Amino acid sequence: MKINTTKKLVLRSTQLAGVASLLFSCAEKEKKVYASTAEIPAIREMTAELTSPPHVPTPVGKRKAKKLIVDMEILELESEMTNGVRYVYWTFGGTVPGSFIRTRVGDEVEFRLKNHPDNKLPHNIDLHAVTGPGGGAESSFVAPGREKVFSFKTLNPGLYVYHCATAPVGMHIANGMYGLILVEPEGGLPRVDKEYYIMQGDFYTKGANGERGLQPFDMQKAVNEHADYVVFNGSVGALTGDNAITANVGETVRLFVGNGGPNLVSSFHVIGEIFDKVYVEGGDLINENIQTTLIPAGGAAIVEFKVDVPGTLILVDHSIFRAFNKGALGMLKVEGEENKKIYSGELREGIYLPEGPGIQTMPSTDETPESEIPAKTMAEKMEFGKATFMQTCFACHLGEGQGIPEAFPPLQIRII
Ligand SMILES: [Cu+2]
Repeated sequence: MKINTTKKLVLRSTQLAGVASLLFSCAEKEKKVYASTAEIPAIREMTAELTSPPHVPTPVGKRKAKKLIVDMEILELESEMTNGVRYVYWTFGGTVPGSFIRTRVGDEVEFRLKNHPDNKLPHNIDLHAVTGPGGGAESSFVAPGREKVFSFKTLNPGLYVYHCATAPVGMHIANGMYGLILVEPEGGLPRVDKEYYIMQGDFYTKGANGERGLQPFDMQKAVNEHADYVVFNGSVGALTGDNAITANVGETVRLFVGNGGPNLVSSFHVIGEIFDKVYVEGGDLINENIQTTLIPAGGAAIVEFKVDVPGTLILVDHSIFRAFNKGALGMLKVEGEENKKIYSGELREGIYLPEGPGIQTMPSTDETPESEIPAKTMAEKMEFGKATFMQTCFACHLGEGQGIPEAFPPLQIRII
């Protein structure tokens, strides 16, 4: 699901006034002038910076524990699942997953949950970082046009899922009502060069995968756990092409990876990388040199790796049909100098025929699947073709159809 907004850290007007008077009084009494706001003694209350995926807020660093105001708005909105397929998402902050919340251990979080008056349903929030009944759900049940406020103290550091817990709970989660809240340890997580926010979710539509138009939620498919879409960040292609995340050779990348479910466990893997570190299940335990890490529904993991060579790394759920047929595929584009000692690229190609060429056959059928709707116009042909290309063909022919030398020649454009 595409990014709608990025909310920046906002100091409340009273805080700004306080900061200004502090600056003034300090300047008057001690002639001290602060070069930046970072030098100003800690203020006791601040409004949390919330960000849309794949972005995350500024690290907490060495700041002291504070009262942290979280303003979260629930929005029900229609958006694109994939080309030509629309879906009504229920969201925390206008995106799937919801806005990323970054706190530190010991913060007193005042959570203000607002249900937009145009919404049709009541909602609430269960944060797994909360110690208390329902993770906040019991205190936050809020009707459209209302606001509920509750507070909690972050006792345990870690990366936690939050989600709506209004009945039917599975339906609210399936429609996109989940996100991540990070509770950093005292002193913050170690510094890295790039941080990103990724969350997997499974979706259930009345129509089959790719069937166009506005698709309602299918309760029976959800109960049966027969997902039509399994995606990162709310839609097919939310992290591919122009939406890919980026890094430069030599940088260390940290991914905050969550799984909203509602049903499926993720076998999270990055093709072409090895995780140097995994904070297993988002907790304190660090495992090293990992190829694939399991992320349970309603769970999370932090993975870190240094990118050593340029290229496009492919993020997948390694339950691999989900990646290539249902959407659970993203890209991390790495730019920089080649390092032939770490990865040579192709050195040579020769002929190998131990027992003659093998012939692969594909199953075939004369019947047209019910879900396949023929394109009626040239515009539809182009649109359908693009969807097919991005789902299947680009793995070999690459994004621009440039192909792979000696294997897949560049595609030629032919209008028919
Ligand atoms: Cu809800």
